[in-house]
Amino acid sequence: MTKSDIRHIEARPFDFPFSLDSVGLVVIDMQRDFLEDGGFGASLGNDVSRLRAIVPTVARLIEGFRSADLPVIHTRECHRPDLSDLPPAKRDRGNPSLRIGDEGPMGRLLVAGEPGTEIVPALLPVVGEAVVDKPGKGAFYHTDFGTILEQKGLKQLVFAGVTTEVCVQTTMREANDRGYDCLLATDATESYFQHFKDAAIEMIVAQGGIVGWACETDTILEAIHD
Ligand code: TIU
Repeated sequence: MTKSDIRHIEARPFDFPFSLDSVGLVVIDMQRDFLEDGGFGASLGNDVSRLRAIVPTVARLIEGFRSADLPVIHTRECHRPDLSDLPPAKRDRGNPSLRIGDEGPMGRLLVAGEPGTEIVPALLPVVGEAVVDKPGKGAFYHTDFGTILEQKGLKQLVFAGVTTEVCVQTTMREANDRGYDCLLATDATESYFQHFKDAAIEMIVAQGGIVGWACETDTILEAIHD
């Protein structure tokens, strides 16, 4: 088999076609602010331990892509220090103990350059991997994510990260609208709410894969190393 041959990953709702010269991994927002106590996720009243539990699986998926010499792209949700890219519609939402831009135990919440916005140590990007800082839930909004995908020649995207129904699903929908085939690694994504994760996966694969495909990490790793 050559790199450009069409291969398949067993997935829902049916096999995911890809080739090794056009598939990449997108890891969404595996940041301290969402996974650790004292961060933005915890400030919203969430149990962040649910998200920490997937770190070893995400690490395995990343390592699998690296060892197959396939692109890995990371995103981070964060804002400029002057908060000029943070609309009131985002900052004023809900009733958090701390808001985006406020000083917390890991620095200012979701502000670029602060310790809390860093990707957790076990999943840190390596040299050559793109890191996209995004002010919205979707990775395409006000970023160069689309340009990066084009320059790398990617057509099929495997998704991991947090949270399933917020930034992961939003980015998958944006990507699908732009012509990318999207596969979610179901055990390498997590939500603060089990029923939202379950529902998001069902929404993605329903109606013949209206947004994309879904399967577990091991199935993806076997296919890219086949
Ligand atoms: N990255 C991401 O999903 N941002 C969120 O704010 N998610 C929540 O579930 N709150």
